[in-house]
Amino acid sequence: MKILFTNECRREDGYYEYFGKNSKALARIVFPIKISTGLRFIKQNFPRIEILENPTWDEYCAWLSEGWDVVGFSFFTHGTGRALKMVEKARQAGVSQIWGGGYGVLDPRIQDRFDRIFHGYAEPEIAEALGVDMGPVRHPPLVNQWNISPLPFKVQRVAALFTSRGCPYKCTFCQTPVFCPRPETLPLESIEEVLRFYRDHGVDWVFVMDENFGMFKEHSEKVVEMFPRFGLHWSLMTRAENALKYLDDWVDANLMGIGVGIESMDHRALAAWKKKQTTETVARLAEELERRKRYMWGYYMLGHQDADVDSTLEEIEMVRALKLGFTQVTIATPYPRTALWDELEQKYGIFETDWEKYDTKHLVWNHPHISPEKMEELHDHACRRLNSSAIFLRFAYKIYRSYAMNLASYARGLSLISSFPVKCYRYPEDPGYLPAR
Ligand code: B12
Ligand code: SF4
Repeated sequence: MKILFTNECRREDGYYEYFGKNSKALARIVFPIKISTGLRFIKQNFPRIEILENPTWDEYCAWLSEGWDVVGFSFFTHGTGRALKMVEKARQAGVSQIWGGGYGVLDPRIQDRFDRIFHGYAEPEIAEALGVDMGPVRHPPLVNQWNISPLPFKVQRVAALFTSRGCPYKCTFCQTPVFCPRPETLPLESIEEVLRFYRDHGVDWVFVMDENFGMFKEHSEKVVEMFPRFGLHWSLMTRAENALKYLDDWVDANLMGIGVGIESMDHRALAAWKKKQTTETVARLAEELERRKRYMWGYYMLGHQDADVDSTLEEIEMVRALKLGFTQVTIATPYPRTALWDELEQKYGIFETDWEKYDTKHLVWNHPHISPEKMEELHDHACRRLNSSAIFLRFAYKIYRSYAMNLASYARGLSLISSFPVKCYRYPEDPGYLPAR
């Protein structure tokens, strides 16, 4: 059986460039997303499945013409339109089985376009579909390189690490509790294996992308202990109160910085969204990190239902006062099967039918106080206030300072940072997969 998995074609304007969606400044990180984490996990664990990552439409058509028994699609909600066009093309090409997975297929309105839907983290279900016994999940290498605008060369190799999946909280805007209702850990042996690989392939900094690192106390303690052992520096995403609990242990183990979901600086929104977090906790974490000379970045959503233009402008200034390194700025967006979707649909109506607009940079529902055009203006304003060139330069200094703290010397910090661009050229940009066992 010939099987191809692909994600949605990239748009004509190129690879998705994350920082450019949040900053209008000249000085910023530039990070085009070239690899698909989900597809890499699948390929590492099922080498017989061919994968195609972020193809252009023409590349996809060329691959399709090779003839496949199964084509599987992985996509985000904002890529649904592109993915469905690909599905149609695959049907015309006579592919007998069309499979779907990832966050995009959570939408019940499109599920009948697939012959089989895979739910959540899908390795066990794929093993069952292929009739194979896969053993414990193996973490693939996930290495990227980024540069800093306007510098013309690659600046650093960056690697992602997932140590757990899911989250026990139930924030109303978040699909994670639906996607992965039973949080679980990834095997420690596999985490160790991939960290060793990173160390051997010119990586110095690892970004732990768990939704809520630290929720499995014993497991995360064992992971934390690995970073200094492999000489790796690391950052993570978690809830603010979690970070406050473990901060000193993490700092002692080469911590660089922490990203948290601020979501809103308005307590009405935090309560309505069931975030179970106060703005004071976030501010306290920012202070505690600063005291330890480590950095913080945040995920902020503007446009909650009680907000108006003036309150949003005030809120943006409150986020600015946290003095974060970087802020991801999004517009509150309902996603299928969340409580927020049901609430906004019933109370105000969700008007947008173009999937591309579900990228958190557009207003897709009838806000009672702010028009779609005004919301986009506010988004633009927030990007400028929260991610200016001056703020980026302050962030760059804080990154340097974090390395210096971990190495107990500003000179050693500088020397390490100067080695990063060289490593971008010395090692292959994409080091591929772990060898088969
Ligand atoms: C890391 C991350 C990012 C990174 C990198 C994204 C990337 N493209 O690689 C950055 C910061 C750039 C990013 C940006 C964005 N992100 Co983001 N991001 C995540 C995060 C935290 C992890 C994603 C991940 O790699 N997971 C690990 C892999 C292994 O899991 P996976 O992809 O789901 O794949 C597994 C299964 O889904 C399944 N599977 C997947 N595909 C297929 C296909 C088939 C055929 C089968 C059988 C199975 C299968 O098997 C895989 C292995 O288990 C998630 C939250 C989360 N927990 O997933 C949010 C998340 C995916 N992001 C989200 C959003 C909205 C965005 C943005 C649009 C907006 C923003 N926040 O700025 C952009 C869009 C980026 C883009 N177009 O690629 C939403 C998506 C919601 C949705 N319904 O689409 C999520 C779910 C966050 C949330 N809870 O709201 N993101
Ligand atoms: S927003 Fe964060 S804390 Fe809330 S459910 Fe999602 S992952 Fe968990």
